[in-house]
Amino acid sequence: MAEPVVIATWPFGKIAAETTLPQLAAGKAALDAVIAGAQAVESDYSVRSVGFGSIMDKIGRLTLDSCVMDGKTLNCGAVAGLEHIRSASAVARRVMEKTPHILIVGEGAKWFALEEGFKLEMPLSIEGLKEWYERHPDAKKEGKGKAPNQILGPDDINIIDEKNHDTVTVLGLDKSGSLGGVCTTSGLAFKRPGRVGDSPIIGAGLYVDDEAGAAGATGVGEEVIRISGSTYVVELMRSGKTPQQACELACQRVNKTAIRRGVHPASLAFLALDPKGNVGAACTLRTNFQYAVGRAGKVELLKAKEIGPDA
Ligand code: SD4
Repeated sequence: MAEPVVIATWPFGKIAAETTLPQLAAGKAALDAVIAGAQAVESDYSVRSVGFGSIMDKIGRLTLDSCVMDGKTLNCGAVAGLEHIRSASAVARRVMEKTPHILIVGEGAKWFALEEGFKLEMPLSIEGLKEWYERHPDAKKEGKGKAPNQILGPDDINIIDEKNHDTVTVLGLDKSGSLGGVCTTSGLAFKRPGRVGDSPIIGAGLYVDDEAGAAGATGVGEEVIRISGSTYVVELMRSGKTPQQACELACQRVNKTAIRRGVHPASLAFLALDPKGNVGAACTLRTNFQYAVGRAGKVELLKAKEIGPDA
């Protein structure tokens, strides 16, 4: 019997880990427990960077992306650009269970959710709306508190600050020794309408295989997709690297790619969990990545090692 372990992104990952760990300890399957953890963050309006209540895209729409993956069967499901449905991760799970598909987007994802009995809800909070007005890239030009006129400004996707981190990725190992993972986000704050990052892409924002390990990502999704980030981390574990080594190597690869393209430092982080319960995490420069780890009834918040271009 394995010792249950959970690892989740960012300080709000603590909310997820504190929900997931007791469920794993009670013998729940990894996928059920991690999704419950992610949902605790998704539906918390006070977390203004994941799920309902978070910062909208450039035209004030809140669209959600999520994927889930089961390490035992490699079953997976995802949604992107989902609006007005509270738990994108729950809908991603239904895609996995009820359709032969992996990814359903936009209106189709909403219709599917409605067919499955999810209800339409108001996703915005007063605080989130206020912050959207104040922090909108055009707010300075237009004057604070005024609706931005120019809704499609330049795409500064590589600038991610503390308020912009918006993905909860939760990886868990259950008592039977099986892994499960979920990644759920409202995407980058002020993103271009229709833009989709790594979070609903299996292999980019998440990959889980009981025979090798589980990995997830957060940060600038374009740079994660470019190196098939989570698959890369899992394949490194398959070839014998520890979760920590695998995350650091993936960050090195991102750095090299970003330098080649003149966009260094690209801000992102990886986290990983192997089938023995070992965890790892690393981030690129200026990401200041923190993550929560739960095991033996205790959840702690840790700071990830930053990997610079000379590593
Ligand atoms: C995305 N990876 O949409 C997400 C955003 C994120 O911390 O994780 N930010 O690209």
